[in-house]
Amino acid sequence: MAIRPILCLPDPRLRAVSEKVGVVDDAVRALMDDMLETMYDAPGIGLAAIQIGVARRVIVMDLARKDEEPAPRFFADPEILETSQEESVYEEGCLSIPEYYEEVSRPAKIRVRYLDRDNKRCEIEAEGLLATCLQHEMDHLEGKLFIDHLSRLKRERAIKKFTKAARQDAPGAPRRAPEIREKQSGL
Ligand code: GNR
Ligand code: NI
Repeated sequence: MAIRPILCLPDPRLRAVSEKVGVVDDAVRALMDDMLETMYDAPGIGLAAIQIGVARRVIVMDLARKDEEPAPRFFADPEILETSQEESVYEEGCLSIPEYYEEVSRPAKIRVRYLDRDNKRCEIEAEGLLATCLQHEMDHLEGKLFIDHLSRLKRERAIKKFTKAARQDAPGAPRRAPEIREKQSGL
């Protein structure tokens, strides 16, 4: 198992549509195990494969509280079969959008079909945090982020904050003093 780096906004790979795995084989299980270790290390309650740069339809999750036994869950190729009319609001965060939290409204109950870690076809009815988290993770498989559910103003504010931060971190960023670039180009 390995902890892998988590991609952050504005990384364009987060906008990729992930591909089905079809079968959960040993390679997919190895991916799931890396994802789980990465998620526990972060720490987070869910993770989609694209967040570590792998565009496959794989999700890991653990909603157990700190005082409970770990309860890892694995989902491959999940499909929503039914959603409730009723919605519920939850304050969401995302490991790919660090330290940004906003309320998102989503269907309160969903029925989902998926393959588990043993490649068994399963169906669950989810509500509460499980329903919220599954929908958040399934959005990642479509290249969608929770900020896409917010008003344009809020979304653009969030994106701007992270684009600015990425510019300042990047080597050779436009702000660098021009004389340094001149010296380097003269070598
Ligand atoms: O760790 C996470 N917490 C969280 C809280 C509310 C709603 C969704 C989530 S998922 C998030 C981890 C993550 O970014 N998964 O994609
Ligand atoms: Ni997320």
